[in-house]
Amino acid sequence: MTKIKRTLVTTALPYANGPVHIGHLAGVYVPADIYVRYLRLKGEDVLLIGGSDEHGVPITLKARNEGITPQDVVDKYHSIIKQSFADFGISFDVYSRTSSKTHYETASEFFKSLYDKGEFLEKESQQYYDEEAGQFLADRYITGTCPHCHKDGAYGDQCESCGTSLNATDLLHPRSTISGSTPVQRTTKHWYLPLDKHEAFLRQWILEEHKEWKPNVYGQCKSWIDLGLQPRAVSRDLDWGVPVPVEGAEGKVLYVWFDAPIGYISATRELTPDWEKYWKDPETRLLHFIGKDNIVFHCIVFPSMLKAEGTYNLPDNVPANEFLNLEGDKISTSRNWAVWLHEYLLDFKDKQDVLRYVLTANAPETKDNDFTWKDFQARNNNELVAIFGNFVNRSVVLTQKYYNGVVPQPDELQDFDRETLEGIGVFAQKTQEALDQFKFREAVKEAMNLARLGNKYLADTEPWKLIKTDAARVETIMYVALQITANLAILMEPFLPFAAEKLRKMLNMGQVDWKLCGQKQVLQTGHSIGEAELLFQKIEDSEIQAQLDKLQASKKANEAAARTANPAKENISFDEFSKMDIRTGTILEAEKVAKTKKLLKLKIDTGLDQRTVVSGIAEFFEPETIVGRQVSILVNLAPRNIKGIESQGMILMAEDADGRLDFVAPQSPVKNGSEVR
Ligand code: B3M
Ligand code: ZN
Repeated sequence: MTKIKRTLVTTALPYANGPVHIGHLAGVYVPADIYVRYLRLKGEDVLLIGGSDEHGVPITLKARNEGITPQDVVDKYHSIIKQSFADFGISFDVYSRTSSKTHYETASEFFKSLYDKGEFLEKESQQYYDEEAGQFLADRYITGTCPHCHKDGAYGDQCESCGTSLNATDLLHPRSTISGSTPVQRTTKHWYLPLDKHEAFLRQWILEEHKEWKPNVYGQCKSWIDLGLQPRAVSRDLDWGVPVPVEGAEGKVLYVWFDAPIGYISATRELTPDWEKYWKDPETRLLHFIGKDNIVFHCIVFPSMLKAEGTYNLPDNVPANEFLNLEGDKISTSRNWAVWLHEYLLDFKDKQDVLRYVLTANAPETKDNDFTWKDFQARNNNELVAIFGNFVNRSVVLTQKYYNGVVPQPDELQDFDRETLEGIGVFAQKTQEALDQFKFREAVKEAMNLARLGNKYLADTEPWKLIKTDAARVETIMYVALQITANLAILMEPFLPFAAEKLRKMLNMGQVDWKLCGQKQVLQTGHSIGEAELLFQKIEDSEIQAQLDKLQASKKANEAAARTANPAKENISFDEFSKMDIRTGTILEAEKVAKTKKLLKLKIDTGLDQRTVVSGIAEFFEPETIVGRQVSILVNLAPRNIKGIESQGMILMAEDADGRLDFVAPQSPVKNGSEVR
C-alpha cells in the first residue's frame, strides 16, 4: 500500500452561466472546504482546486438569447461565482476557468495524446444542419413536436413536457432555434471514447477495489457498468469550446464533458510548477467532490480518459452528495427557485457560518434533503446562539469579570471536572473519525456536542453563584470552561471558519494546530484572553418571513410565466372545434360556495334554459357585482359534480399573465342563446 504524502481535492466546476446557490454549497463546496481545512489543520500537504466550467451549449444558448458572446456570459458569471465562493470562505488554492489559455493547451494536449494512441473511435453520423445559420445544430438548438406526447417545444435531447429523452431525429416537424428554418441532415464526423473497451478495468477498479465508496456513488457506478457502457462522443459541431486539435476538424470542439474535468489539471498547472506531483505521483491521493448528477463523468468517463492516457493517478474517492431541495421543491435556476449566495449575503450580512452550519448539519449526504427557512432559523437560534455562542460568551465574560481575562490556576479537580475534561478528547476524536470518513453531518454534530458539554458544565456548576462563596472552586470551573472554549476554536475551524477565527482572536490563540485538539490543556494558566464578542445573533421571524415572501413571489412569477409561456396547443381540425356548443348567456344569480375560496355557484340564463354552473372566479369577483352580466358559456360540457353541486357547463374566462381572470363576453348585449363560433 503506497504511503500517501499529499492530497489533491477537486470540486465540480460550476457552469458559468448563472450564479451559485445553496445547492452548490451543500452538494459540493462546503464539504470539500471542510475536508481541506481539516487536512491543513493537521499540517497535511493538500490543494483545493476549483474553477468555472465555461463551455457547453447552455452557455452558447444564453449568449444567443442575450445577444452577447459566450465569452461575455462566462466573464460575467465567472467573477460572480468566484466572489461568492470567496465570500463563503471556500478556501480554494486556485479557482480557474476553462476558457483560460492554459486550459486550451492542456485539453488539446490531452485529446491529442489519446488520439495519437488510437484511443478514439472515429464515426460519421447524421446531424441536423441549419443551412440559413450555416452551422450544425446541437440537440438544444433543435425543437419540434415530441413523438410521444405530441407536445410542441420538445428539444433534440429531451421533451420538457413528458421528460422522454430523445434523439434529434425523433422530433416531428423539427425546427432550428437559431433561424427557425427546417434543418437538413448532413453527415458529420466525431470522435468517441470507447467506454465499452474500459468496462473490465472499471469493473475491477470500482466494483472490486473501491467498495468503500459511498453507497449512493458505488450503486450508481454499478448500475452504469451493469447496463453496459457505450462509446461516448468527445467532440461537437460548435464554435465555442476547445477546438479539436486534428486536421480536418474545423468547426468542431471538444465535448464539454471531455474538456471540463481536464480543467482540474489545467488549474493545478496554473497553480504550481509541481503540478505533476499532484496528478501523477502515486503518493498523491486524488479526491473529487461533486453532486450526484456528475458521478458518471467522474467515476466512469474521466477515469477512463486518465487510464487511457496512462500517466495520471485515478481518484481515490468520489464522495458525491445527493441534491438539496428548497422548501419542498427542487432548486431551479430557470424558475428562480433558489437561495442565491450573493443575495443571501445581502439579507444576512456576515452570517456565512450560519449557512455553512445549516447546510452541513442538513447535508444531503446519502439522500436528497430539504432546506427550509424555519430550520435555518431554528438551528441558528437554538444551536449556534443558545449553545455554542452562549457557552463561549459566558466563558470569556466571566474570565474577564473574575480574573481580568487571565486564565486562572485550577484548584483541586473534582470528578465532574475530570469527566468533562475527558469529554473534550472524546468529542474531538469522534469529530475526526467522522471527517476521515467524509461524514460531515456527523462530524459537525460531534463538534457541536463539545459546545453542549461546555454549556452544560457551566449550567450545572453555576460559577456566577459560587463566586461569592467558593472562589477557589470557580477558578477550577473557569479553567475547565476555557479549555473547552479553546478546543472549540480549533474543532470548529473547518465548519465555521469565520466564527473560529473570531474566537481564536478573542482567546489570543494565534495559529492553531489539530494536535492541540482534544487536549485538556490548550490555554496555560496565566495566558491573557481578549474581550468577549458575540459570535452569533438571533434571527427574527420577520427575517425568515421576508425570505418566504421572496420565494412566494418567485412561485407566482413562475405560474404567470408558465401561463404566458405556454406554447399554443396542438392544432385541431375545424370539425373538432365545431363540436363545442358555446352560447351567450346572462348571470341571474351568484353566491359563494361554502368552505371554498375560489368557487361561485351561478344561475345562468343560456337562452335555451336556466342552469347551474360552478365557476372558479370567487377570488376575482364578488357575487353581487356580476348578476346581470352577459357571459359566454360552453353548454355541451358533460355535467360535473363540484363540491356536491352539479355544474352544467363552463363559463369562458380569459386568464392573463398574472393569473387575473375576466369574462369572455360580447362587447354589447346580444340575445341569450346566440351561438359563439
Ligand atoms: N459543469 C457542473 C454541473 O454539472 C459541471 C461540472 C463539471 S466538473 C468537471 O453541475
Ligand atoms: Zn413529450
